[in-house]
Amino acid sequence: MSETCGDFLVERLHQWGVERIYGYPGDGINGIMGALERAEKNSHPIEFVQVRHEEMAAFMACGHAKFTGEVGVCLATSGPGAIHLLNGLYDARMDHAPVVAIVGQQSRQSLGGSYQQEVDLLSLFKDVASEFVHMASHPAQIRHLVDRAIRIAKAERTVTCIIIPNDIQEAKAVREPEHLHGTIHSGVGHSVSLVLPEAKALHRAAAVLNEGRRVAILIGAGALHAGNEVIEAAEVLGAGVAKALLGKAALPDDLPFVTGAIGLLGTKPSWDMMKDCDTLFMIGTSFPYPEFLPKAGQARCVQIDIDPRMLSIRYPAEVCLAGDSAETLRALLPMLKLKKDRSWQKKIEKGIAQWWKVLEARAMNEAEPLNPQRVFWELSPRLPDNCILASDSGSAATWFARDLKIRPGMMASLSGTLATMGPGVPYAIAAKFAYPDRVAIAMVGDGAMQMNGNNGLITIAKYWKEWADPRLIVLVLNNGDLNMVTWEQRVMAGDPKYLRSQDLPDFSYARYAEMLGLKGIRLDHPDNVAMAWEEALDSDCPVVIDAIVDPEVPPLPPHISVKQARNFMSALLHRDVHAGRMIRQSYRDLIENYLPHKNGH
Ligand SMILES: Cc1ncc(C[n+]2csc(CCOP(=O)(O)OP(=O)(O)O)c2C)c(N)n1
Ligand SMILES: [Mg+2]
Repeated sequence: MSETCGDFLVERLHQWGVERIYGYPGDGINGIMGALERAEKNSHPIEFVQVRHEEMAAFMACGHAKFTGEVGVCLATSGPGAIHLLNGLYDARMDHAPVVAIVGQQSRQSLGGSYQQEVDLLSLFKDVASEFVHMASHPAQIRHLVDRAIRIAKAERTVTCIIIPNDIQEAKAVREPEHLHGTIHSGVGHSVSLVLPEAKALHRAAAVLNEGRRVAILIGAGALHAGNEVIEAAEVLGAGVAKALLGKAALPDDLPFVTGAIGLLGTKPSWDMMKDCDTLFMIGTSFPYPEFLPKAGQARCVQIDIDPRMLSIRYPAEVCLAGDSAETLRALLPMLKLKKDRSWQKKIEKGIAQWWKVLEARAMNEAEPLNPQRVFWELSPRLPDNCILASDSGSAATWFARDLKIRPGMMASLSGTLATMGPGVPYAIAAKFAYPDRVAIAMVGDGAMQMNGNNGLITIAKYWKEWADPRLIVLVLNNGDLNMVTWEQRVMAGDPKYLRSQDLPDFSYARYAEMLGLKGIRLDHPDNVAMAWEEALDSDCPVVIDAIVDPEVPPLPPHISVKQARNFMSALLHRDVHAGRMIRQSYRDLIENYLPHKNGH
């Protein structure tokens, strides 16, 4: 059989270094599946990972991109398969993860005929893959469509898409178009450029930072590779450092000047630092919420971002530095003067030390039956070296952001910008495929488990024996509630919990895990938390910890005052079915801000 376009597509992806494709079959892509099967026997094998739902394939490709820095690839059939990819692709696009989606289409001769499964895929992907989406209408396009989709995804850190009608997949490959007018001659290869702002801008930035007396640094995903440089800058400037969610792994949480997370799921030290700073230094972040940043005019601002389009859109920056964060900081550091007055940093450090005590006290508060904060608090010191953490959206994200002390060498991610439910389990799966010898831990709500995580467990059961270290732990926060939104209904909208929209049906995640041949641990008592983690971390197969946690423990914003809390609680007293317990739990957590600590350290 002569080489088909499908064969050539697979070979070309392999030449680009693609080792794995996450996907799901269908007759729109059988020409590619056949090629993947043939490639296994040839010199350019690509591993195909079969998911349960195409959205999971897109999440896995996104997780792969986030954890490896390489491009992630997902594959889906025409029509329904392509449509299922969308949410995961938006997650990747909005968090700037390079992902290439390859989708099938009906044969060329049927297009425009309202044929079965014929969906206008160019229009469907036009937004999510706005940097590059193309449909092949001739075999000679395969080479440059692959080359361009990967190169643009990498260069722009975004999503690109190629659509390939099924008859083209089966057609004879054109490896090298004729040397004629109107043909395209592309090649493989990409290298990263050194992006640095001009010296003049660096000097202006240094002047602003040197003149500041109370410097606050805010970092995000763009600083993940610049940890050492950020530490040096913070030390020289006598600053504190807050971390947007996607920047959690950039700096370890045990550094005395790291204020931790910022925003609704953030910390009080981050809040206080932003309220009092006179200079804001933003590095690789587009953290969105203005109420957690200084008021415009309060602080002078210097911002570094690799993408000039993302500069000065969250806070008006006096100096915009378009550049790689590590390179730019290295160029800037020699221009910064050591702040002699260390009182600002000292004050921040004092606040942080106090805050960790508040968090510990909150974690140890009683709840019915189990306080979710306790589950995260006890995990923190037990996190294995180099582990990879994936959080889902929901209350898990709050405890992940606040309570886990990350250390150097670890990685952590979630859906930062789209904040979609569903990526926790697929990100952890992608982490295991990329790093089979590292421990992956997913932290997921019961709503997200019922949405797609339970099906992800089936994928884990299918593949775990291939992983050198089989430890993938899924922590399920089983609170019978779509808890994050329940609290939003109460705190933001001032409404009681709407039972019809919020209550979730019962499900035993531990028993389901056992049924799949995994280990299931049901955890419903505070005394057993440490043991559960130790058992899971000692396991020789993947584990689901089904933690029966209290939905009335409030993921409170860091700055809520006792007075505000009392107001909202008394307003709800006669309307929310859980008012009594909700008030008791909220009060317990709040009061930790104001009491000396019971455990005395
Ligand atoms: C796909 C999607 N649908 C809805 C939401 C809105 N939402 C955000 S968090 C949340 C609740 C999640 O519930 P669960 O997974 O049980 O976590 P919990 O907050 O209860 O711990 C919802 C519905 C979303 N972010 N993404
Ligand atoms: Mg829940």
